[in-house]
Amino acid sequence: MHLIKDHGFTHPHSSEITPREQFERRRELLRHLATGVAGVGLASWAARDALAQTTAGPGKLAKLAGSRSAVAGGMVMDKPTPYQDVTSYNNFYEFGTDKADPARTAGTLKPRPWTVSVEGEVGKPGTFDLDMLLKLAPIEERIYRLRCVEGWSMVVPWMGYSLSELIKRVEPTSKAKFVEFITLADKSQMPGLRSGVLDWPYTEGLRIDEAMHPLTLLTLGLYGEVLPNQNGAPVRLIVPWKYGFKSAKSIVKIRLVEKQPVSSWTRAAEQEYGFYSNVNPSVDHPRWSQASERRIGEGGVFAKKRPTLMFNGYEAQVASLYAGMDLKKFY
Ligand SMILES: Nc1nc2c(c(=O)[nH]1)N[C@H]1C(S)=C(S)[C@@H](COP(=O)(O)O)O[C@H]1N2
Ligand SMILES: [Mo]
Repeated sequence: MHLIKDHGFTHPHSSEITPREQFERRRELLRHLATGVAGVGLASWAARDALAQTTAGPGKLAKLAGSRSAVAGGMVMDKPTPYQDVTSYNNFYEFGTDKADPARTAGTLKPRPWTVSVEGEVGKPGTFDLDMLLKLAPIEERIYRLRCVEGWSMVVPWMGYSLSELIKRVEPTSKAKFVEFITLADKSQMPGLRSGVLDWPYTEGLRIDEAMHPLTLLTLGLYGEVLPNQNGAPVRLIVPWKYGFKSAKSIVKIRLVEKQPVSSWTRAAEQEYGFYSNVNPSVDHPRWSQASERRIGEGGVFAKKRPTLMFNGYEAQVASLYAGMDLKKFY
């Protein structure tokens, strides 16, 4: 976004821009680049991306159009991880614990019809089917880093909108202090449920202010298409400043609650997976360092590691949520 603003264009909110206008803007930027107005120093992929509509899809699943996000921090400039890697190296224990399992076995998941019920401490509980969710707010493309607690990361162009759009609709009461997310648990669709690695259903939770933060994304797609099953079809969460396991997949229920919920991972190993689980290079996992990470798609295990960033690089946007908190204690 700042790429465009820096060169003298005013950039309206993405929901106000039609695809046609976006196209015109990028043509104009292209002209400026061609005449040297933009100067040097643009990363080549960023210049390329600024000219594209949104990140191109591979043409495998139904298209899901969206406009480039104007949310602060919504578009990291790192090169996106190839679609092939994003969709073949997954953690989705309902489909097996090996990284290659979900791509192989998640074909049995039926992402349609699907409903998400939103309930608990709300004035207007409701059940939203997929078509309602797709129309609830304008779909945006958000390019986020995803940092797994295991020490690898990806950069993914997700499609969706801020979770706050959905939560606002159900009118949380003053007792709604936390939000719990619950994944589908259906043995007939999810072969991994036979294993006892985690208590099913997979559950996760956020504090209400974390859930309402604009970066918290109700995610319906990636790379300009609907979500592949292995990535949590048809609807999942992405909380980019937290370790990946906080981003629950294939959500069927969202519950607003008064007490801090206990997640599946916390129940499995409390000393290792705390409620907050903010990406933090200076707080080690009990069994390994979190100071650096391996970017998937960058030359495998022999590639140079990257330093892990505080709050996964979203410090400017989210640090204020944790003002005065001891992040070693609230890991
Ligand atoms: N329901 C459910 N959600 C889940 C998981 C899971 O096993 N089950 N794994 C988590 C972990 S550990 C990570 S790193 C991310 C991986 O998302 P991706 O496969 O789309 O990259 O999903 C998270 N969400
Ligand atoms: Mo993870």
